[in-house]
Amino acid sequence: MPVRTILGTALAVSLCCSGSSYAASDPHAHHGQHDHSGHHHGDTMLMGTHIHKQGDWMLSYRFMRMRMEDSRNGTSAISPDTIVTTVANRFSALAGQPPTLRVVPTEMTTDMHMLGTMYGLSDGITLMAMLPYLEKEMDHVTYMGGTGTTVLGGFRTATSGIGDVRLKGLFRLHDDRTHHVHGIFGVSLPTGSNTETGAILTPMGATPTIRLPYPMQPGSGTYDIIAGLTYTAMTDAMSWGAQYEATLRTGSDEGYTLGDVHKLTAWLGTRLQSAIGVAGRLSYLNVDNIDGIDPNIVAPVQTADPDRQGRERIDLTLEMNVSAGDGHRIGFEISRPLYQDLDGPQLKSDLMFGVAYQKSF
Ligand SMILES: [Cu+2]
Repeated sequence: MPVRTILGTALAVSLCCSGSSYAASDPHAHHGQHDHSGHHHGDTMLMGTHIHKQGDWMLSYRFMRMRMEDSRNGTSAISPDTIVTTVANRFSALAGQPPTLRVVPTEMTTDMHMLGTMYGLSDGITLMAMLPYLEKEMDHVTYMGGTGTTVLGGFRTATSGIGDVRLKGLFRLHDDRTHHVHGIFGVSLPTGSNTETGAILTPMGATPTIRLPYPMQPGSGTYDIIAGLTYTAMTDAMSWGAQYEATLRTGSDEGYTLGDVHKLTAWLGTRLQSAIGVAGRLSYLNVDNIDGIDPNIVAPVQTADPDRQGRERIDLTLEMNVSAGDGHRIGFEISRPLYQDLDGPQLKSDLMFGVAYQKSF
């Protein structure tokens, strides 16, 4: 395949992959009971797809940029002019609130920096901790007054800060020469803020500072249960696997509970050289709407409505990863949604780009 050739050549030129941790003469050297770095690699940088043997450490850094642009209702595009003339404002009964939405988000960028660590507590149990740092920006257009399609102006809101820390245990359930299965169980802690504020432009031309809508908040506010299952397999030529992970919210904070998240991912990978892998992943994401409502989030905008947060999406991701020796590993990935059905109007997801670095000890 030309793409593989191009990627392989580019990587071979740009990266000095001396001393792969894989023994080329023995394709199973990296498999089942770990390579010399103690790291069981699948052909993916997806998190939590491998476990470690007792006493082994791994540190990782991951950067992801997620872009959203233009609104969609269900699976159909909806324009800002249509939103502000036809979509009801759930706060319309309150004093000064217009009958329809009057502020429309046009695009959003989320940058996530994530520090992770894994530790092999025993050969059967690996502990994993992840600390995200989030930077979010959302651009909006505000329409003048309570009706019509005259644009008053635009504004941008931005938040940044740590998100919710995730602590997980990965429990080895099955291992043979080709197949591996482990369970995932953990907790997400409410370390991220869900009370961030910012200045907005109202349809009447005022610029108050208010608590920003749900998608702009770095944290969930709640303790959440993480549960899942991972299957991986590797032969001489190929690797493949699947992972299901759920984030189940418990309790509530500021009057609401974010929707549960279910994610199912399947992947297929191969090696271009002993140290360079490529993989394709398909993932299905399901996020529920918000239960309850934060009484401090009131605005004639779709993002302030707890019933316009649910979504279903299928993403295709292409990934390259390079083992650079001594337990160093680098990955690049790019994702594109193939399908998204939004409880809208909501901004639709666009391209996602990620880089990851791992070091095993
Ligand atoms: Cu690891």
